[in-house]
Amino acid sequence: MPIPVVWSPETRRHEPMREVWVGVPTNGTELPERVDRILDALSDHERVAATPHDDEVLRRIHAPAFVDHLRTVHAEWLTGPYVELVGQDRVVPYVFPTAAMTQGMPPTRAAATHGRAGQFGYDTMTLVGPGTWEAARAAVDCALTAVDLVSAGAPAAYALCRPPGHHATRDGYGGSCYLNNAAVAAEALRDAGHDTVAVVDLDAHHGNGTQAIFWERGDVRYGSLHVDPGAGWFPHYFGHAYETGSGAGAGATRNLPLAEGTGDAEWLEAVQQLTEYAGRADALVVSLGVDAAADDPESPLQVTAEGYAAAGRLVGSLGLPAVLVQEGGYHLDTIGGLVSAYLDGHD
Ligand code: SP5
Ligand code: ZN
Repeated sequence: MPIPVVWSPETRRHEPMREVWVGVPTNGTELPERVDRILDALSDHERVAATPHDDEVLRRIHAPAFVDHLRTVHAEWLTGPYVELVGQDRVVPYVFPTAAMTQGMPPTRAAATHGRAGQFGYDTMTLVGPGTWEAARAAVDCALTAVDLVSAGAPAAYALCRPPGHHATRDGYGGSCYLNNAAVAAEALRDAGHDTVAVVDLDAHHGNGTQAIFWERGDVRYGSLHVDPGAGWFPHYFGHAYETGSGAGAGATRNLPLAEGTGDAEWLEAVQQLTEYAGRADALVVSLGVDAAADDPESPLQVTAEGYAAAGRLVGSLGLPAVLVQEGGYHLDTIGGLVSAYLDGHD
């Protein structure tokens, strides 16, 4: 039986339109069409519509104030003068209360929407528009429905989450991510009775949000292979090998940064290492980004579809209950085949 595919038409509703990068509006890369390209390639898999789940797990993973902000900020933005004044119909932050500004002082709540936007959004590339909340929330339902399928006995289930999630932290959004679908899935697997859960993050970028959420926890381990942030790549500040967790989570985080240009052989060696690290867990979440592929415009890694199939075989051979969560992957003509290759390998 091919791995079931959980999806929701609502995930098409987020239309990023633009990403402001180094001050310049560029075309968005995380497009609604990604959903259809992936669905098309998985036509021989059973399709399961995501079912609505309440916010209980979501509000344990994310700060309730952040969740409320994301739900309401776009409507609030439209009541401001931004469209008339500068033609901006998406929420874009411009002041960020980082330590450089606060210097240890507690910042007060910013009254203006354009001020408060920087409290929760940590970059300028990740715009909030009409439908962003609905899509991000539907992606969480996809992840939770996939957990339900695995809890009901499916060996694995794939959640076609969009927008992706692994850069979203407890308190904020960035890196094209709004709500952390993989972290919600890991938490729900813990609730379902799995004592330890390992998140294996195959996306080309380090999942700083997932790492941060579980940084001080020993019950959810986080392992990632990604293009080396030390070579200048997003998320820039995190993803180094020396980041291994803290407190109860000391030693539970594992990062394998890879050089630009890394291809199948070395990438799969790193997947093998993560597999050994994850094998001690009781259940798995795979953050399945396919942007490590050679054709992808957002990363310099050079993995092939055969590489993704081999990664699926390595991770699948652990035989652990697994929830596979879509992360990045931006080359429309190849992403479907890459996801399909991984799922066929894992099965
Ligand atoms: C989930 C995921 O893969 N997020 C990756 C976000 C990384 N984006 C970094 C963007 C760097 C500049 N890209 C310029 C593209 C212009 N549209
Ligand atoms: Zn990525």
